[in-house]
Amino acid sequence: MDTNDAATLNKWLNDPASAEISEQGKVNADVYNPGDGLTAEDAEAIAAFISGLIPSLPYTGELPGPKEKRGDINGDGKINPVDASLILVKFAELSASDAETPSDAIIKKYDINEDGRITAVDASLILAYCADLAGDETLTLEAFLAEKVKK
Ligand SMILES: [Ca+2]
Ligand SMILES: [Ca+2]
Ligand SMILES: [Ca+2]
Repeated sequence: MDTNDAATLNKWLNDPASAEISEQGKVNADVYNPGDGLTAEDAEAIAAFISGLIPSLPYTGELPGPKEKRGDINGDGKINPVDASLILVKFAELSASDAETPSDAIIKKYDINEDGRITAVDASLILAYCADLAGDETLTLEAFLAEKVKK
């Protein structure tokens, strides 16, 4: 299991047509509550295992929550306009002529539309997500992005 497996599984979960997973692969990837099929928890379990948050796979029980949640810039567990403004701050920082290239971890956290750059577009996506969230509290950022950001 490596990050490629987790990425492939995530891709497949978002859109089964976008990634190939063999029958054996599906069995191998069913690492969280084996036998219940492939869910987002399986991808989370793989990610948690890779980052050392859980000791072994397969895994049952409570998954440790990801500390770094995409879009939740200040890490308070909520995605709201505060996070959007923090993205704008980071965008401004990076726009400075002497700005350092951001690390992958930074990009992963701030780059909401996953185009590899941190821009005002990412901040506006967070704001749009917050607006939709007000109407549907169960909406996840992932589901929102799947609809808004065509890849
Ligand atoms: Ca499973
Ligand atoms: Ca937040
Ligand atoms: Ca972006």
